[in-house]
Order: sequence, then C-alpha cells, then structure tokens
Amino acid sequence: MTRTLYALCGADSARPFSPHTWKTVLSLAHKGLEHETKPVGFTQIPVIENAATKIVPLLRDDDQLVGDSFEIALYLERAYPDRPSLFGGEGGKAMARFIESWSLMTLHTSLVRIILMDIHDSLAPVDQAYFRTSRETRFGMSLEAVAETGADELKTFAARLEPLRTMLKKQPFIGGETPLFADYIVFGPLQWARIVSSKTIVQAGDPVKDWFERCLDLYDGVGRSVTAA
Ligand SMILES: N[C@@H](CCC(=O)N[C@@H](CS)C(=O)NCC(=O)O)C(=O)O
Repeated sequence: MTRTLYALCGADSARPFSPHTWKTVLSLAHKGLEHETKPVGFTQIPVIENAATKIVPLLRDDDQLVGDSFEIALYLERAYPDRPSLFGGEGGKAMARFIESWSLMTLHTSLVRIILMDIHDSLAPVDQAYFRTSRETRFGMSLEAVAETGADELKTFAARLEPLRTMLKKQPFIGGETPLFADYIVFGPLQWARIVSSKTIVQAGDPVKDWFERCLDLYDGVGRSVTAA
C-alpha cells in the first residue's frame, strides 16, 4: 500500500503551505492513515502523475488518484468507513459544504490579500515568476497593488471570524466535542497564513486563537510539524 500526498511548497520543500492540502493532512491523520508527502512547486504541479491535475492536493492511495480537498475527504470516508468519521453522517457532509463556502468566500478572499507578498517571497524563483503572472492576471493589478489592500483587510479580519468565535463559546470544535472535517476546512487557511507570514492574523486571547492552537495540537501536533514563519 502506497499513500502519497502531493503538497505545494515554496523554496523550502519542508514547508508545505497550501490551505487545501492542510485540510487533507488533518483528514488523513483523523483517519489514522499514514502517508508520504511529495513536495511540489507551483510549476511542477502540471507534470505530476502524468499530468493528472493543475491543482493540489492530489492523493494517490494505491491505485486511486483523488484530487480536491473535499473530494478527498469524501473518498476517505467511503474507503475507510471503520476509521473515525470525518463528517459524523450525511448531514455533516452537507453542512461541511456550507463551512467550505463560508471559509472560501470570507476567509480565503481576505487572507490572500494579507499574505500575498509573503507567499510570493517564500517561493523558488521559477515559481515566483509563475505566481506573479497568474495572480496579476487573476486580480487585474500588480501583486504590490493587491498587497496594499491587505493592510485594511488585516484590520477587519477579526470581524470575519465572529460566527466562529460565537460558536466556540458553546463548544470546543466546529464538530462539537471533537473535531470533524469542518474544523480542518477552517484550519487550512489559518495554517496557510501561519506558515508563510509572520503577521499576527488572530490575536492572543481570541477564542479563535485557542481553537486554532487546539487544532495544531491534534494528532501528535502534525500541524506544528511545520513551524510558524
Ligand atoms: N478546490 C480545491 C482548490 C485547490 C487549490 O486551489 N489549490 C491551489 C494551491 S492552494 C493550487 O494548486 N494552485 C495551483 C495554481 O495556482 O497553479 C481544493 O479544495 O482542493
């Protein structure tokens, strides 16, 4: 049995940073499934596994090749039903879709502006060139111009976390008493920021920070296996 996770890295191949790949790292740990990590830079992604994908995470589980963090979680739930559930049932799968939408639209869109230059600076030169071209096309402006908007984003970022903060007064994890994939969905973008940027994204004393630290402690502290920037 070979289980390989392709993970996006910068110049330092020991520092995978993709938010979506971190969702998969915690999903695998949740199921108690060991894996080997294969680090890839942005420009290497299109050639892995015979050009199977343009984005990571990509998981090879023996003869199965699965992409997309949510699809991977669903696959692991189907393939390993005897291991701890990532969703806690069909309703959990459906609700995790809402958490994914909220996280993508509310957290990712803001964080990317806050940490854009940090991501760029962490990449190998060949990937920096790709990142600049692709992101400047996506945003319709220079990386530096996008990053300027990041200063205001950082000031208002804490407010975006209010639904999570309020919920955490009643329960330690989004999944309830113990974490589910929904927790990993939100953990991913904050871990992305922790690994590439030295900016303080969530202040000490914030219940969200306490929850994030609890997530970093999970599964023998797999989230801490990469140090903060
Ligand atoms: N919906 C996908 C999104 C994956 C994704 O956007 N991956 C980014 C890295 S975080 C990527 O591989 N980008 C490649 C590129 O921009 O060329 C998931 O949840 O896995």
